[in-house]
Amino acid sequence: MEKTLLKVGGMSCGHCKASVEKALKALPGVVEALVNLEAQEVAVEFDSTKVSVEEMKKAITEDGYEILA
Ligand SMILES: [Cu+2]
Repeated sequence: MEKTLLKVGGMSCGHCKASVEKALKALPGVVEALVNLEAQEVAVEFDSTKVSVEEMKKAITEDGYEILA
């Protein structure tokens, strides 16, 4: 299992946190997604044989948030 930390802009409240976490967890291969609102970051644990970082970034932008890094 791999871990990555994505910088996500536009998350401001508990709804945003839940929405981003849900969008990521909907991807096959994503095991855990945890948003840190203050840091504007999401920590993701995933199986790199099933899902790519690009796919995770796409899910976040399609959910209406911005990838900062
Ligand atoms: Cu919000």
